[in-house]
Amino acid sequence: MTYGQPFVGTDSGPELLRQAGLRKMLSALGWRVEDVPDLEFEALQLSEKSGTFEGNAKNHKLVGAGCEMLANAVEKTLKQKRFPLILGGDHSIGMGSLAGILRAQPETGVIWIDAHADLNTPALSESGNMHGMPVGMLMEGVAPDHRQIPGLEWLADGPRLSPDSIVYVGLRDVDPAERRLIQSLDIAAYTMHEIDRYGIGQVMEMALDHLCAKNPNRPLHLSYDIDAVDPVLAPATGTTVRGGLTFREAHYVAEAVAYTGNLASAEIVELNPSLSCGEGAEATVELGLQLITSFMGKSII
Ligand code: NNH
Ligand code: MN
Ligand code: MN
Repeated sequence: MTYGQPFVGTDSGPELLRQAGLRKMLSALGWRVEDVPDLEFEALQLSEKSGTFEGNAKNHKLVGAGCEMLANAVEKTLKQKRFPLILGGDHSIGMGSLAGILRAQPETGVIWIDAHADLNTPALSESGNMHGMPVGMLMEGVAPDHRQIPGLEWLADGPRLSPDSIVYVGLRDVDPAERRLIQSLDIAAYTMHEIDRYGIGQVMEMALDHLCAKNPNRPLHLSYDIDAVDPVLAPATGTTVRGGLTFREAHYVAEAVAYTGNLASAEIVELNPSLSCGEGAEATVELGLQLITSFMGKSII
């Protein structure tokens, strides 16, 4: 998926992760792997009519149709008691992942690792880029009337994510409308400021406690936007923001989530190797692979 943001190349993330040895790495950790080929979003060939809905959502038909395919695949995988590891692609796919997860396991808690809150809707977004909307499109009290948005009608009657069922880690570039929502809905947001103040260890303890205090066995979904990591380490992504997670903080997040034993699904998104020359692209893919390794259960000793 690359239609949720303006740059080409984000759709090559999955293939590069495969080439970098994802399958072998997962097998070495003890996973039995079925590599489902890329979902063919291009083949959808949909005419992009501008809808009559309020606001702006670029490529809403393509993004909507692609997310519908993904939602079905994720729901099916979870219902088979298997672990969907979802490779992006831009973060608009989070809409499909969340929709499928909520249908299969509505009690899921979501850990959103990102420089951005992705809490926009077509009516709120300043850019119209749908990679800035996956959380907003699914959240109770924020989501729009999807019947009005061509491509997204399938989302109209699905379950919604409650504001207390998500935690953010790594935020540092939040739009004014998103900030108002985070405050008014009292969403748990651990920004870079809290990471500086408390350290990543305490932040993850607070974040996981927020989600799991009442239900220690609650299934968790990890949505890892590589732009959460500092652009010095992860330059090959569409919207870099300085002052991000260090190498160890980025890994600690993944390790802490794995350590709960509750992780039920995960996605990694926004790797775009075409946005950085040679070395930076390779380093970003390599980092992505290492982070997957950590949240899929690799422990240091
Ligand atoms: N908040 C901005 C928008 O909605 C930027 C979103 N960009 C992201 N999100 N990369 O993770 O357009
Ligand atoms: Mn994102
Ligand atoms: Mn982001």
